[in-house]
Amino acid sequence: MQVLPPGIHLIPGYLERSQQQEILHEIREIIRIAPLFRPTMPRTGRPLSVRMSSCGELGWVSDKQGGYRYQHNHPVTALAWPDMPQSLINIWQELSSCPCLPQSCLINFYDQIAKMGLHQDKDEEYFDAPIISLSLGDTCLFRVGSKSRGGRTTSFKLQSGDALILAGASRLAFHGVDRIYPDTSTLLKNGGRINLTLRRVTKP
Ligand code: MD6
Ligand code: FE
Repeated sequence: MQVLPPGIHLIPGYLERSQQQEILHEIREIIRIAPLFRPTMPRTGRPLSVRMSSCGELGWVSDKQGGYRYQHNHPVTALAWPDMPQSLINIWQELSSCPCLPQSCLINFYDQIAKMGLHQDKDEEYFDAPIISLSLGDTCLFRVGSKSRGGRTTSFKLQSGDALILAGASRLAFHGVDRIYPDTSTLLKNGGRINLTLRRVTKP
C-alpha cells in the first residue's frame, strides 16, 4: 500500500458500478441545464483544458476579468446552478465527518488529452471541512504534494468509483491531474473522465 500524506484518504472502489451509473445519469441531467463551459485563467485568459459545471448553491468559475471565485449563477446561462442530488449529499454525510452540508459540487470533464495543473483549492472561506472527490470514467494519474509549491509529490491512479478525501493537514495541499489513460473505463460511452468535488464554501 502506498503511503499518502496525512489528511489524504483514498478509498478505491468506493462506488459500485450501479451507483456510478446512477450518479452519471444525475450529472448528465445537471449538464443539460447547466452546460459544461471552459473556464479561463485569471489575467492571461488562457483556457483550461478541462470543461466544468457545478451543482448546489454555489459554483466555482474563473475568467480573465474576475479570476477564481464562487458564484450563484452559471457564467454562460446566468441561471442558478441545479440542486445538488441527494445521492451526493449522502456521500458527503458518510465521508466528511462534518456536521455542515456541502454547498457546491464542481463537475470537471476531461477528454483524453485534458489535464489539470498543480493547484490549491483555497477559494473557500472555510477549510475545516474536507473536499471529497469522486472519479467516474477513464483512469487518471493524480499527483499530490504539500501546502507549499515545489515540495515533494506523490502520484497515484484514480479509477472510476474511487473516492479521495483532502482533509486536515492536506486540505490545502497542492494537487493536479497529470494525464488521462484513454479507454480504461466503459462507464462514459464516449470515453473521458468526470471528477466531482464536494465542497463547503462558507463558514457554517
Ligand atoms: C480531479 N481534483 O481529480 C481534480 N481538488 O480531476 C481536484 O482538483 C481536487 O481531487 C480538491 C480535492 C480533491 C480533488
Ligand atoms: Fe482541486
